[in-house]
Amino acid sequence: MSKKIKENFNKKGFAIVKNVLNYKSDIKPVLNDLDCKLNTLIGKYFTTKEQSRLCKLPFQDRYFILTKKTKKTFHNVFNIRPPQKFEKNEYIEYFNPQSIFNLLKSKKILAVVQKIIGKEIDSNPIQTFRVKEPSVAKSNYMDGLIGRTPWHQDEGTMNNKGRFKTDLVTVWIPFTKTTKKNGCMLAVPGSNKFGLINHCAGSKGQVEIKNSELIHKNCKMVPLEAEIGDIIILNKRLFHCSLPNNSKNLRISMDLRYNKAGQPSGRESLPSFCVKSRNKKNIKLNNYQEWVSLWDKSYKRSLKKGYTFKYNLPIYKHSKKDYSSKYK
Ligand SMILES: O=C(O)CCC(=O)C(=O)O
Repeated sequence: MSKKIKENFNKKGFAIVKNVLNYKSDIKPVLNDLDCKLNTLIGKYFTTKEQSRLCKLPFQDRYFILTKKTKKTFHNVFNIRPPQKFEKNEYIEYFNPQSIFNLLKSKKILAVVQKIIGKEIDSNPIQTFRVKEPSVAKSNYMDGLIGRTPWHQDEGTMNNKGRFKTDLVTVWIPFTKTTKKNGCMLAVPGSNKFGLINHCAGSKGQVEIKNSELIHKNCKMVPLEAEIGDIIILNKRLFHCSLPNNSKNLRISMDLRYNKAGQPSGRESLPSFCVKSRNKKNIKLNNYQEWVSLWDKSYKRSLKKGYTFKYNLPIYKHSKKDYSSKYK
């Protein structure tokens, strides 16, 4: 079984690993914390009387009522990390509960990751929590936090320190069953062999493969559908994006990343730390409070700048690395 995961990962650039996580002990605690976060927001915008009526409703109904009333989006508040960009000195609360810290250190997840990058593992700060809305507003259609994610290679989102030097693996975790209809990821099998190609600045400041419109014409693409409990691991060079959420429901997921211990994270301004090592002395971050304070310190350091990290796009001077039909 484990040989198959690695084989698939190397050949296709991804592997869907079934039944890694347990709903009750791994998934539900995060959904409970998400529910509490939503109630805090509801507390800000609704009267006490309205709140007591709302609290009887399921998560999704409360979410839709909140966004309808406020005409706002809350994708930064539900994200696991501070936003990339913000108004100078604007502190936006983010979503970093103990349940997520527990998942990040989960032995079940690390056992899969170690098959790919070995037994010495750092948590990499390139990580996101996504609550994707159905029928998202046009202006947010291509915003990967709430709408579609553009075509990219994860290595394209790293800075020059990490690029080419870091063995990065993505662990994508669904908190709702994810299908073509509600906007699962789409991947080009084998594209992990194409090398790192030119990216450009896409919608909402995101990183996008240059000429990505050609991918649909040239490539065989497969949907990465997953059930709750499964995880999807991605190679850092896999071409992938996500489909629109055409269902009536929210699509909730998190992408965590890990790299070989000691290698550059590719986002040096944000925290990375050892989560698995044969030498216990390497594990310096031991509890939830330390994790929260590490992230908060790095956010506070960036408040004056108005950004937490910069995207240095992988742009080669020549166009040989532009995506084109030669990558079929
Ligand atoms: O969840 C998504 O829509 C996209 C995730 C993704 O592109 C990633 O984790 O790199």
